[in-house]
Amino acid sequence: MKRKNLQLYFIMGTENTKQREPLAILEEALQAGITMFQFREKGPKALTGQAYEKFANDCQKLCQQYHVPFIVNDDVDLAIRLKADGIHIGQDDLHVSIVREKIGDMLLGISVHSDAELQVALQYGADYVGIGPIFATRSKDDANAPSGTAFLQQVRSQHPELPIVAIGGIDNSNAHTVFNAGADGVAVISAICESNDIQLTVLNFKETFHS
Ligand code: TZP
Ligand code: ICP
Ligand code: MG
Repeated sequence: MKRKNLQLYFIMGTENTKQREPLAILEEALQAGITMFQFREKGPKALTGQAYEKFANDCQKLCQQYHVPFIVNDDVDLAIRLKADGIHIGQDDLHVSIVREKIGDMLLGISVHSDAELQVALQYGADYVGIGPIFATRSKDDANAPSGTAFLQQVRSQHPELPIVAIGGIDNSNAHTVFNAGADGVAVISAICESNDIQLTVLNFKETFHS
């Protein structure tokens, strides 16, 4: 994958879109220029069964229309059923070695919080890593405490070419901080889901990361 693909990585599920229709938000974000999308349907009121499959499928179709990679969070079997572009897993999901075996050469993203986790991710050929939460987040109930940018900076200095996306509480006002710390891009939920002007929000992010 190209590091540039990570520039503006939008993550969404129905739990994140109380105000508006999720597919309308996704389409606006795609039109505005997000570079990657992650389907993350989780939480107590998450869709299940046929509604879950249909929503995933609708999101994927939209992403295909805009030639934006469609990544599935956690659910490896869904990713395989849909022939998604990739899968993102955390440390509580299936082990990376098993996931890699199941998905073949599909994109594999992994959340890492320590050097030990990073080494395992690299050993099994992670295509990119997610580092965070950098700042406090309201979008993940079981999130770790905010880490700041120290670990991100350390990983970047040790791995100059590794695709890295920063996540957690990132908005237009602080995106420059993670850019300066070496991230290739930002992964965001609320900054886009709760924006009153998605086009402007996306534009501001892209300006920060423009190279
Ligand atoms: N993983 C770490 S923080 C986070 C996830 C999924 C949520 C990010 O959401 P927001 O609203 O951009 O802080
Ligand atoms: N990073 C990314 C990119 N996605 C996630 N769901 C996560 C961390 C927890
Ligand atoms: Mg997970």
